[in-house]
Amino acid sequence: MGYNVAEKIISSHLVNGSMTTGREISLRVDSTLVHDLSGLLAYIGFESLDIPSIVVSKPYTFLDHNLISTDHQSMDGHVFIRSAAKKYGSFLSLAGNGICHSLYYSRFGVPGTLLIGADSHCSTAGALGMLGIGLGGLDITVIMSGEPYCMKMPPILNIHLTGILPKGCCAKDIILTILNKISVKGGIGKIIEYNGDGVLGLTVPQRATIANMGAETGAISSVFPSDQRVREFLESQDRMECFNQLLADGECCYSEILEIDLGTVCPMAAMPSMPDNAAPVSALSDIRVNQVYIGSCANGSYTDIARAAKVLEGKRVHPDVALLVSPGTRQVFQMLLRDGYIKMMVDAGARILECGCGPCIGLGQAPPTDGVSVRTSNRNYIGRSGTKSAQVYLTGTETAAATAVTGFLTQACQVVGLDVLEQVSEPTKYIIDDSMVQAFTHDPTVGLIKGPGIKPMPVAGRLDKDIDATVILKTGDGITTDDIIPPSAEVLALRANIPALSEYLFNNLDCGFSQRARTLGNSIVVGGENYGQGSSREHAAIAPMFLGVKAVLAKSISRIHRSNLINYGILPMTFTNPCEYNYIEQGDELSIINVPKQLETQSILLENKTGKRAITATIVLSERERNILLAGGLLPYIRAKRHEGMWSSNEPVRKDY
Ligand code: MIC
Ligand code: SF4
Repeated sequence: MGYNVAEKIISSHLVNGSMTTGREISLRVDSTLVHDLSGLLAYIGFESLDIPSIVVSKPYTFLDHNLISTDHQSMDGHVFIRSAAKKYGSFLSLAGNGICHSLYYSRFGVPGTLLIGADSHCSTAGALGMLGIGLGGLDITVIMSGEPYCMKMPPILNIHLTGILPKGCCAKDIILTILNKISVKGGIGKIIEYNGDGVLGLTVPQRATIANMGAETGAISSVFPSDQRVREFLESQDRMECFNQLLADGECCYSEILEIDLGTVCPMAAMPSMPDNAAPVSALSDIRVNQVYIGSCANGSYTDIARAAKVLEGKRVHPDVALLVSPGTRQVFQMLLRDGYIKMMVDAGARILECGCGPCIGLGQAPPTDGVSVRTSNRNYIGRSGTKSAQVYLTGTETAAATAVTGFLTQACQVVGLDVLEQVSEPTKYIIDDSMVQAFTHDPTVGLIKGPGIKPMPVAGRLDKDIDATVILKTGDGITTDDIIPPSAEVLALRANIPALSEYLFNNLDCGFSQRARTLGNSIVVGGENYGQGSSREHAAIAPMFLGVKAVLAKSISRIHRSNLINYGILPMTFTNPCEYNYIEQGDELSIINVPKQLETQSILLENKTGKRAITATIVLSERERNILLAGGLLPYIRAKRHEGMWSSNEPVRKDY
């Protein structure tokens, strides 16, 4: 029996375990990614654990998110990260060079390799025929220090693409169609692998859009084959030496197969406020729009933006609409400038923003109250744009540009002849200029520069034997990390200042949360399905820990958030019987007796003292995860291991696998 692409990559990186679905495996990691939000705690972790240098062979650090500095805090973060990249030895992509995922697949990624990064959209690298997996920052600290990556061997979902994408449609329409079919939970626990004749018609940047938004299905990663298109792309990026072909074997197997005929895809929009809430744009033509944002790691490529420019050429942006355009990378920006596309957009009335995450994560350009914003980014969760009452629709760049012209959600075909879009093709030669990437080798003489915006990382004590806690909040389904830590310039600037940041915890849902948490002391959050979906933001665990949250009890908890909760000593429990969700109310007093003992059985009995009934929760943990929880989190766990002589810096810590 042959291997599929995911299995080929996994088998060539196996350090321990066997590729049987559900079994623990550990994998050698080739490269890591952190940025100016997630890298703060990742590098503070290096200092706290006294790790002298990065060991992983290709570590990349990007200054791409936190580019707005209304006071010293964000730039204190940049200065700190720069000093850490120098001290521990990392490549550093400077502010203005572009968004991490767009740069990674364009300039750094190599087919067949494994990237583990502190960002949920690391899956974008799957466009090159490699695996990219997102985790929280502290997990990346230990992986950068040389530890292998451990997971359970996932099932591989095959999405088989046939046919040809109709004119006027784009890769975003494909992934929105997929999201609509399988939902934001459809990829949970799986790797998605694409194949079929339809794949050959997709360029690497188009595949990147699809692999990027695999994160929105909850998938661990998404992967395409490394084929002729990857060869052409690497050649156009002057990186032909990185190419190696990686195709699925003819007789390989998948756990599930989903067939999509690209010929049936039409322009799509994800309606407020979930990426899977998608419908054909043609059915939404009466939606009046205030703002259009074209860019992000989902749709910031050359062809994405050039096609938008062709829609805008010779026309005017509607006077009621603000059109904001942000090329994904400086390389793309330089080429759009050279080829006249920036002029076309500026002539039409577009406002050009710098290359970075910006509006995608509420860093500037928040829409007006109750405003409607059409965005080419990947998430439209409530409040993510920076305006809680805004209605955000997600589309491809052609639809976004056409919408900017008419002021209503509009398909491109209503504004231009579709042949005009075909005039744009994937470049055969990109402009190569890596002068904004610095390569630092480990230099122990460099001191970390910590301005007042960089505070020490709080650490939980050892896990309590018994827990008595109040249900501080009971939420519905689909709570995102954006609900837990609101994304805005004001809040994101505080990512290395947990005491200040925790003041904003759950602010969009419940502005009394932090005050109540302080009064209560110990508390428990109760959630519905897919609690903590979305980003890899570990602040959604560390800030609750700081305010005394001892456990999360939900119908289900998303993969990265679950691992972040463990890393910060919070019990991630799920209802054994989801109906018991109805037996708990906000304000109830819960009690768990002898937690360490109960953790051994993977089942926890909670007594609801207020509702006067018992509730059973499930907590499935590896031995390592249980020990991390007992220690009070990953930092104290590693410190204790070191104390016992079981871990020296730069030596794999996962001896228990
Ligand atoms: C996001 O898109 O939400 C982010 C900002 O890129 C996050 C990373 C973070 O918050 O540190 C993500 O997707 O993981
Ligand atoms: Fe940046 Fe948005 Fe991509 Fe996150 S999803 S990396 S905020 S562009």
